[in-house]
Order: sequence, then C-alpha cells, then structure tokens
Amino acid sequence: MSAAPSSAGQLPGGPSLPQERRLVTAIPGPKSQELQARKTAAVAAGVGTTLPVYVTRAGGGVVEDVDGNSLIDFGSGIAVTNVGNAAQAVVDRASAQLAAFTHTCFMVTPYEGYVAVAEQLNELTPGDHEKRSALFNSGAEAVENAVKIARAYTKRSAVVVFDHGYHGRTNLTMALTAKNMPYKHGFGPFAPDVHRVPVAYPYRWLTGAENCAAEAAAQAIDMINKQVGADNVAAIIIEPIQGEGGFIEPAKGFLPAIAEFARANGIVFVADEIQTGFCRTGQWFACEDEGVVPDLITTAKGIAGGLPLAAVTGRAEIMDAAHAGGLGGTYGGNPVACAAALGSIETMKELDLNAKARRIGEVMLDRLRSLQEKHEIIGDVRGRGAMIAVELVKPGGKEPNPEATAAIAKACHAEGLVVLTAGTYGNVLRFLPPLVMPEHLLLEGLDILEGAFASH
Ligand code: PLZ
Repeated sequence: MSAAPSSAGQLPGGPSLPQERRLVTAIPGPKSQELQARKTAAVAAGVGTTLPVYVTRAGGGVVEDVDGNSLIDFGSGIAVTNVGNAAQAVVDRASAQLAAFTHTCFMVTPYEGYVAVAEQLNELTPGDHEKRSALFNSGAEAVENAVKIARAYTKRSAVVVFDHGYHGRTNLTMALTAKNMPYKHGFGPFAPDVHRVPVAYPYRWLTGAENCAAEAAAQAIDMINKQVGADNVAAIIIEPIQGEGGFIEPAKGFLPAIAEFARANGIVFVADEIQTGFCRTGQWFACEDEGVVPDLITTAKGIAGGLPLAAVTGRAEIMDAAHAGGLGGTYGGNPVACAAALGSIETMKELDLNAKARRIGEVMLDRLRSLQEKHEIIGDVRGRGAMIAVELVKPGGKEPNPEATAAIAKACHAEGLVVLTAGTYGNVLRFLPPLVMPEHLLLEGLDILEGAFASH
C-alpha cells in the first residue's frame, strides 16, 4: 500500500494508477477533513462539495485522496472524464501545447488546434450537411451562444425549453433551467422570453408510458402555438437525455416529433449534448439513437478530457448568421484545451469508447434491474450506455424518496464509491463511470451499491 505523495508535481496520475479500491481511513479521512475546514474558511459557501475527499491523483476508474484512499469513480467529475483522468493522449498533447504557447487569443492571432477541433466536431456531429463550429469555455456559455446564433438567424426572440431541463447557471441559462433550488433561488430576475413546455417523462406520465410520447409532444406543441406563437420562436432547446433533471429519457418518438415541428416552423432545433455527448450513451451523440439531426448542437464536458472547453456546432447557414465579431471571448478555444480535445477524441476513436459505454450499460442495467426486484423503493431503472440511473420512491407508490437517495449515496461514499444524485425531486442516483472503467471495478461498485440498498 503506497502512501499519497505530498507534492502534486511528482504525481504519476492517469492510467498508471493501481486500479483498486483501497480504504485506509474513514471517508473523509483526517487530511481531507483538515482541508475541508480550510475550504469552509476560504471558499464561498455557495460552492458546495458532494463528497469532501481531497484528490491527489485520478485515472482509469479510480480517484485517490490525500489520506491514501482509492475510491471507485461512478461520477467522472459529472460526465467529463469519459476518456479517464489524465488520459495519456490528453496529457501528451496538452503538455506539448503548454510548452509551446499557452494563449494568444484566437480572435487576435489564431492557431491550428482551434480549427482542428472545429473540423472534428463538424465531422462527428449528426448530419452530413455543411457545418461550422465556435468554441467557448463552459457548457452554459455554449448554450448562451446557441441562443444568440438562433436569434441572429431567425430574427425572432422566444426560446422554448422543457420541464426538468438543465442548461447552466448564467443568467440566461438559469432562465432555461427548470429547477429552482439550488440553481435559481434568490438569483432572479431572469432573462425574458423563455417558455417551458412538458417533456415526455415515461415513468411519471399520468396516462401511462405508452401514451407519453404522443401526448407530451401534442401538449408541448399546443402550448408553443397558443402561448408563444411558433413564428416568434427562435430556438427549441432540449437535452436528448435530461441530465441534472434525473436522467430522463424522453419516450421514443418525442424528440423526432419536436424536431419535425421545429423544422416545419423555421425554428432552430438545438440539442444540448453537454452531458450526453462524446460516447457517453454508447454513441457519439445521444440524438443519433432516434436519427434526429439537430440544427445546432452544444457540447462541453467530455470533449477535452477535463480541460475547460465547449462548442456550438451546426448548419453553416445558421452558424454564419451572426456578424463577424459577434461571437467570441478571451479564452474561447484556448490552445491547451484544444490540444486536450484532440487527444480526447483520438482516445475515444482508438479505444472505441462507444462500445465500452454500451458494455457498461449492459452490465449496469442487468444488475440494477435485478436489484429493483428486491427493493420496492427502486421505482425506475433507466439510461443508455454509461449514463444510468435509478429513481427512488416511497414504498407502495411513486412518491419521490429523496431521503433514501441521500442515505444510499452517503453509504456508498463511506465505502469508497463516488456516486452522484440528480433529479427535480432529488430522488435519482446517477451513474457516470469513466468509459475506461475496468470491469472488475464496475462490478465492485455495483456490489457496494447493492450492499447500501440491503442495509438501508
Ligand atoms: N447543459 C445538459 O449537464 C452541466 C452542472 C453541475 P457548464 N451539468 C453539470 C452544476 O451543478 O453546476 C450542463 C449540462 C447540460 C449545460 C450544462 C452547463 O455546463 O459547463 O457547467 O456551464
């Protein structure tokens, strides 16, 4: 058992880390607790932490902390390290770029990496039409820019979003996000001309899952027509699988119906693939599952193996509608982040991470469905690829059970398994392992989860 090295400078991270769970202290350990006390004194209270173990290195399927514990990672830093932490190609390319130059500002004196990332995005996103991309720093910034672009193209202002949707924490994206607490509470007023319509949530659709897609699409379209007016709508923005909202997979048929309505009415259809993108669901992008080709697609998270990068990609005529100088930002498409993205995309192709994600999905869904038979509080098991969730309810019905969700997450944390929660009602346990997760750790993680349910 190796003690955690003290200086971050000498840490070999990435795939060379021992792929094992190892608990040598309680979680969080004493050093993490000391750091958490410093955090409380130094960092704004509004910035929360799910599991206050302080990380020294991470790679493959594990996260190592300052106390020498090694935890199994079912979170990927919220769907970011799809290629694993410190993936070799990401480290190599980003390090070389760091040593060459760190920033010039693409809007001042450009560089190839930005263009190469745009070319990759144009090629990998659905549809063989001519495309353009623009790069930004965060998911929220990408969504904001998708709205700017759609408004410039359509010369309309309204934006339509969905129940349970999540799009970010900036002012406009708070308006687009559904859930009040913790994202919006006390932070208004919000950007105007944003309209929320129903989403096809099969598990909670009152007339039953089989009616969900058609009824939800009809309701959404009726609300747009009657309350907004289709010809006032610049963009409809939807996550093909809703992330923070609880890994809600809209009933099959819903996405194509909404995309078709957008097309017929000159509305820009935007797929927010920030959480679902880059092999996460077993395809490059989740909207491919139903053959939906969005006009614009927003990406971030998985794109650059952990470095901050985001993008809007879409039809050339829409993307080019914003005037020169209308889009940008000091750091957008930073050269180190672009180099990391090229390493990340290369890794996804080389290791066929779509296949790995699908395998993770099979293993997880199988185990979780048998767990559901034993535990009445597991109301629903859902997801695709390595984006899997269970929704917890009170026994005998569908009333959300956020208390059990928090308790089971806590029990998993104590055993060295990083799991996240989600959902409008806070009653969803979500699993987002790195796609390079070794199978023995995936199975061990599921054993821990099973134990947490058994002792609840
Ligand atoms: N769109 C679909 O999932 C970010 C949020 C974590 P940023 N989701 C994680 C938190 O509590 O802040 C997300 C997303 C979808 C947009 C975003 C926003 O991406 O990079 O966090 O701005």
